[in-house]
Amino acid sequence: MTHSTSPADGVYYRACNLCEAICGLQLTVQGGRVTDVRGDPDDVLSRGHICPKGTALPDLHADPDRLRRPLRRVGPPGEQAWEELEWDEALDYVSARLQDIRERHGPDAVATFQGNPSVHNSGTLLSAGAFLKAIGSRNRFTATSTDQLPHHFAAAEMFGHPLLLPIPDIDRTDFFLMLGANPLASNGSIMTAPGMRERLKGVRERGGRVVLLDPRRTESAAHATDFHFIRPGTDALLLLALLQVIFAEGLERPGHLAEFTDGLDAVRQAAAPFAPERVSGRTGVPAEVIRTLARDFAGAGRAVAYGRIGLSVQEFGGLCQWLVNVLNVVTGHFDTPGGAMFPAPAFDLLMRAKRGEVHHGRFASRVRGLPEFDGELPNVTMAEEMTTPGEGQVRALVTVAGNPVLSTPDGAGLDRALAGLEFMVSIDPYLNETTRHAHVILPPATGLEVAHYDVIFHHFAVRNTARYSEPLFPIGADQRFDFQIFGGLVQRLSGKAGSTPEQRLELGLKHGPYQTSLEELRAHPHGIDYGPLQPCLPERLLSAEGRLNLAPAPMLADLGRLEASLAESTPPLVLIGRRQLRSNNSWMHNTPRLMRGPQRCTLLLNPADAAGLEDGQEVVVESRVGQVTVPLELTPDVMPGVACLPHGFGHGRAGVRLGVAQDHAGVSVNDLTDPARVDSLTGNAALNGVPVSVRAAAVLEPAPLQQSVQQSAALSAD
Ligand SMILES: Nc1nc2c(c(=O)[nH]1)N[C@H]1C(S)=C(S)[C@@H](COP(=O)(O)OP(=O)(O)OC[C@H]3O[C@@H](n4cnc5c(=O)[nH]c(N)nc54)[C@H](O)[C@@H]3O)O[C@H]1N2
Ligand SMILES: Nc1nc2c(c(=O)[nH]1)N[C@H]1C(S)=C(S)[C@@H](COP(=O)(O)OP(=O)(O)OC[C@H]3O[C@@H](n4cnc5c(=O)[nH]c(N)nc54)[C@H](O)[C@@H]3O)O[C@H]1N2
Ligand code: SF4
Ligand SMILES: [Mo]
Repeated sequence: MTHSTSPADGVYYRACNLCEAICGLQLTVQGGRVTDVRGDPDDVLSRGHICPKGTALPDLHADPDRLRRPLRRVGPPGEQAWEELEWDEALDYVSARLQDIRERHGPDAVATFQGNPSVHNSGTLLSAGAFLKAIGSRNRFTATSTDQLPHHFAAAEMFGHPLLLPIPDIDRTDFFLMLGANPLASNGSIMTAPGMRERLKGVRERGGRVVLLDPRRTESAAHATDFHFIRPGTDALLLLALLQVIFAEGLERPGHLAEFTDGLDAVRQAAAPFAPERVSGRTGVPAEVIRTLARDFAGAGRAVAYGRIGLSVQEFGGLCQWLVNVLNVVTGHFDTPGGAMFPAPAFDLLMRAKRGEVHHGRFASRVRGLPEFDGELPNVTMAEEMTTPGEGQVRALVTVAGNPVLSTPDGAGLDRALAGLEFMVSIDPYLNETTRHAHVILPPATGLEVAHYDVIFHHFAVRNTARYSEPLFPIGADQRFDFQIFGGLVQRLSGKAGSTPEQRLELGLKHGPYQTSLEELRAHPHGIDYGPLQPCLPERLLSAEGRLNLAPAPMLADLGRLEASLAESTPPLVLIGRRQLRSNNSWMHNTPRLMRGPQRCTLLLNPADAAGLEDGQEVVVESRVGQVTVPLELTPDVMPGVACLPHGFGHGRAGVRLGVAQDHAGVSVNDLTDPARVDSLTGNAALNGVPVSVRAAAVLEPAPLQQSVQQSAALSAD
């Protein structure tokens, strides 16, 4: 590993950009090495919070497996046969290959997949747009459709813009109703709120309640005042039942919202058929619990409902996120302190948005006909677009900061599909399960090497703050930033030179609500505090009429599908995922600090479902799509009828260069998830609620080997 220079000894402050909490870190450098990482106690947002991943950033920086120079594959994907290229040579080669495929098959033949860190690295985020434009393909995929697409869909339909996501005002609420989120492990999502343990404690100390519904009694359940199991995929029914009670008992109080809200009667009618008694069997939540919850929530002075990924990655994700918003609006817990509120970020991506500009369904995926949303297609269609012959077939793929072989449903199927591509290039610092298929890997600088202003997550933060981080380590002469890689490709593909991320930041900050600048932010290494969230409706609404639409037609139409699901039988066992504090989706598994301890890729099962299986034994989990073998952990903390496996593992595939991760290779839950299971309203993958069966793994019989040894012994004796 070579670095041109290292920072001088001293203490430095910067944001961690690994997750949505964007914690301020205090890093001590001695002798060119980071010798201490802790939470910055003076950070205006995170106030000293840090998690183990932040502590592991120096591991990422020093990782000998992290790539620094472009690689070209010279053997099959399973073999580690790669040659290093110079940057210019690599960029020339990649753009020539992409150009050639575009000319022969049209621009849609080149698909793109942007993964999660794309939104956590401001350089990547601010420069990707020009690259996508230069590629000009409709086959644009991102991690959004295995994650928060239903939130965007509901926001677009109800408030007029996909980014108008209401955020729980956790620090001022007295009733936090949480579904399908585990912030004690995830550190919060679509709720940038570093230090959730303290914030939840704050609710309890104010005499408030934290009510959690989840199919697993999670780490967060320990910090709730009330916990209830709920059967996977049934939250829309529960939310409708809450609304049914609220309307039936006249508890609705939209208050000032009523002046600019349409559709109250339509949601009243929509909820009417879903009395608690009708849904309690299906949801597993007793009718009396639902009734009391509805009354308590509606009656609380400051309350907010919040539903996160557990509500998104299911077959009714769009309905769920819509109904969470409806519940907040109908009870007046919206656009008011302690309710769901809209932040006002210093760089406001909505500043220039026009009213009524939402795009949805302008085109559809070629094979399955799933509609686009905001310019992207559902990633459940990726593999079929590659393997189904015909006009418009995907022949090439660009991955950016993504590992879809581990992160999208039927990853094994995608693994096979990638092997058949004419060309693939990955902009990624690791040679992993996905990038091993690339013909060329273009590795960007990352982590402590990049400057950072969190363009996205200040839009989702529970307090209005801003902070800019300088890079800690200068990059070596052999390294490039994401934005330089994009810039090099755009230049070659379209002859255009774009602005730098810094120029775009400067512009955004200047025209934002606080008219700040990089200079001002640089002078405040602990961040600038602009105070708590403020009511901002109806001004901030971006719907064509400037009104809040409580009852969008696509949602009402989708209720029929939910109603029909009530007549279907429930599978005896369904699979859900889980996040772990010392893990970050499919990566950060190559750091010794995070990978210590026992195997974490285990299947959780309630003893009631064990049927003779024993704790610790290897079991085969099988779905329609595939099977994996994994150690079993029996625990009363998962609901009966539910099996639970973390995502992001499965590093044992041939040809990956992740030395440390091999000790925790595990299996990929996405070898079981099914691309046919999709929320047809939004196109989001239904990763949870997958019907599975579990059986003992066959003990490996030594017999055949012995037999053959005996046979060959017998042969030689002849
Ligand atoms: N079954 C199941 N599947 C899931 C989920 C689940 O809960 N259950 N969660 C889903 C969710 S929410 C998400 S967001 C996705 C995440 O899945 P992906 O979007 O595929 O992202 P990661 O698995 O985080 O992989 C990140 C990749 O980015 C690379 N990388 C890291 N930093 C940088 C950088 O600065 N620049 C570039 N260019 N690359 C970088 C890493 O090396 C790695 O290859 O997984 C989804 N898949
Ligand atoms: N340590 C760590 N932090 C992370 C990540 C990570 O991989 N590791 N990933 C980051 C990313 S990309 C994201 S998107 C966020 C996600 O942040 P969170 O949404 O907080 O994610 P999870 O911890 O997966 O919590 C989802 C919860 O939903 C539950 N659940 C599953 N199915 C259902 C259901 O049908 N109904 C209900 N009510 N609950 C259900 C699960 O049991 C789980 O407890 O986390 C981010 N933070
Ligand atoms: S919570 Fe998220 S932002 Fe904070 S230190 Fe951990 S990974 Fe980094
Ligand atoms: Mo995510």
